[in-house]
Amino acid sequence: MDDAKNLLLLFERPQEPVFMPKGDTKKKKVILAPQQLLNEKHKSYGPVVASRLGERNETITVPEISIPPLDDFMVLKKDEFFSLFIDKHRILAGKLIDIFISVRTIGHLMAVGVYAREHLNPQLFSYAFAVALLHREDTKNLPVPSIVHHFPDKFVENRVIGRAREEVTIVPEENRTPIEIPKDYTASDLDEEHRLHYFREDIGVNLHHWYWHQVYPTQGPRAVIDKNRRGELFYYMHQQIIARYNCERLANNLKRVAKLSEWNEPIKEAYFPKLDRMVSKRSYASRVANTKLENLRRTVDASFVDIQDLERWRDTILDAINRGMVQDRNNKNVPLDEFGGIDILGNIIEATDLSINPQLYGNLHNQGHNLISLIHDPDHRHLEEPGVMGDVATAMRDPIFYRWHAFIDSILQKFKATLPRYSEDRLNYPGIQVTGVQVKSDGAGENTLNTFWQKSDINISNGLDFQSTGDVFVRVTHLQHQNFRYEITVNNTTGMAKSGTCRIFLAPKFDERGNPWNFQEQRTLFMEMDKFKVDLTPGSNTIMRLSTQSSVTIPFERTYRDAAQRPKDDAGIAEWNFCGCGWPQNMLVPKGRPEGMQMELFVMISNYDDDRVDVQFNGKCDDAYSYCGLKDRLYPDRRSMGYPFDRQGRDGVKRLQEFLTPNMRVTNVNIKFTGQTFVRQP
Ligand code: CUO
Repeated sequence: MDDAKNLLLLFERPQEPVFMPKGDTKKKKVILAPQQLLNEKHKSYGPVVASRLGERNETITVPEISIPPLDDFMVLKKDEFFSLFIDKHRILAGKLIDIFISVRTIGHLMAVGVYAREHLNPQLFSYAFAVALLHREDTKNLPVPSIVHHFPDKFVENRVIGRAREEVTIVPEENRTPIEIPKDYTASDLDEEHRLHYFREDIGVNLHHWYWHQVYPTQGPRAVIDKNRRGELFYYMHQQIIARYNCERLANNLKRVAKLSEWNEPIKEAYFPKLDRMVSKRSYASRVANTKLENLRRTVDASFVDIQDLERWRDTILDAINRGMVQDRNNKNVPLDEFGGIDILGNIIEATDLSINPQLYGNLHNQGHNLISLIHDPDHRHLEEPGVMGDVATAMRDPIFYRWHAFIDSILQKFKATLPRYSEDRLNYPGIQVTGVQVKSDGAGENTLNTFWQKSDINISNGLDFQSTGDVFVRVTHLQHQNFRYEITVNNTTGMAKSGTCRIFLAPKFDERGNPWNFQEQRTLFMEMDKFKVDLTPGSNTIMRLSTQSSVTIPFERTYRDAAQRPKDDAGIAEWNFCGCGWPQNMLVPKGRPEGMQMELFVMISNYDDDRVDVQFNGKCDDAYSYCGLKDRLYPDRRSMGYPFDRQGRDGVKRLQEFLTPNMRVTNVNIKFTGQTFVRQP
């Protein structure tokens, strides 16, 4: 395990020579690599510098190996941007993951890693290396540091990064104070979309999205790509992002997001990210209001795609949905059935290696990201790089992300509309009645949730290459809520012990006009809050559940974890596992309004016999399974993701109340934004 941990040093300070000191500020390590693994520039002076540094620090000796065959990967220059949406890049990443996974021993992997880090594009290296560590048997429990520490440029505005560089160069470590990131710095209130900055630019939200795509890559070895229900999870996790975003929009008196489906019309949303790429030294491009998509003609990244291609793929997919079947690569019809259909479609639309027929169904989702992110320079005449939509670590910052994904979701909802609606007996759990639901938080009124701002510090020193060492913190202001608990009473009249799955969702009670929702609309706004197994004794049962136990979130510390602060014992490290995937706990509750926002909390106990999947929870990084699945195991709920809201309501259901069976209950909850700001105590 100790040798394996040294692999993590390769993520640090991604642009420095590999032999520069790394690791804990107090106890640095120097990697002594054979000269032949270093790049041309470092070969001449590297060994001398390394051995001098080695005298003062602990050393790690890297074995001699024959030069790994990585020449093909050097087509992506060291200072170019890297995007998982661009075919050329994701194919390279897929092959590189394969190479890292097939290396036999840890020692050998260290040597191949050193060579790759010295010769390849830092982002390509870092992404592929992280995915490989996550999936190798001998490294999968390593606590890989969060990307925010080695690429802070993707999360923190350029001015703050500049000030951090100054700080580490000039100010002695003991005198440093956290550098404050202003609460809103990307626009002013003249832009109404700016009201949502706290959601779109939340570091934890963007980290979750980045991790999700790292846990579910689109390209690479089959064993890495082919995860249980991954196409369905692509649909569900992104659907939930849209549901949460819409709820925040309503809280801010904005309409729900409009899907981006008119591709020849000007796009009215502008976005100016104020982020600079550390690697290429170019900015993430901005987009002014009312620009139009254009066909891509970029030789540099081999991106050639027409708006008409997008239209053709969309129509072919819609046609398949209408016919209820898709065509595989041998032109054989494959039915889109009730449970597997959504998985097939998710993979087709996201265009993963699992797509049943990439030739026919194309590459709709990724090319949409590309067309949007390159809207300012579609033929590369200005030598510009993509905007934030071209990078999974930054895409959620841009208002257009939600419009694009609302479009993607609309296609999948078309399919969901063709499925049999849940009849009462597929919803009910005979003999089980939910008789009471309450949420409580200390000092707050009953069924009231309080939200506020919180300031937290993040260490970004490992991402500041070429600077003197020592910690440097940035201070972010983010949404937070008071912890709360659910108290649910359930009556079991069957006379026997029973098991169920408790499913908790939350949605706004009223639409944009202040009217109660139609069920058909409200069901797409339900945000999953929690899902867990319950055992019910005969008679009355009281279920207590804490908000921090949610099956969609990970704890705050994990979102921002810093490898230097990881626990020292093995059990602790296992907990600290490579599991940054999970909705950040601080964003579990929507912001609400100062005067309170009326919400409906829905609780259902479904029959465990119909939910059950034989899978072990091992406590390692299982907390966010609803959005992220369980690592290396089956998705732990047999129902369609989003059940019972994933389909249209049965005949006669116009309102939520009419949808309810006795094992369900709805309670009014009020979310109050207090406007206060607290500093998080470490
Ligand atoms: Cu996550 Cu479009 O899939 O960004």
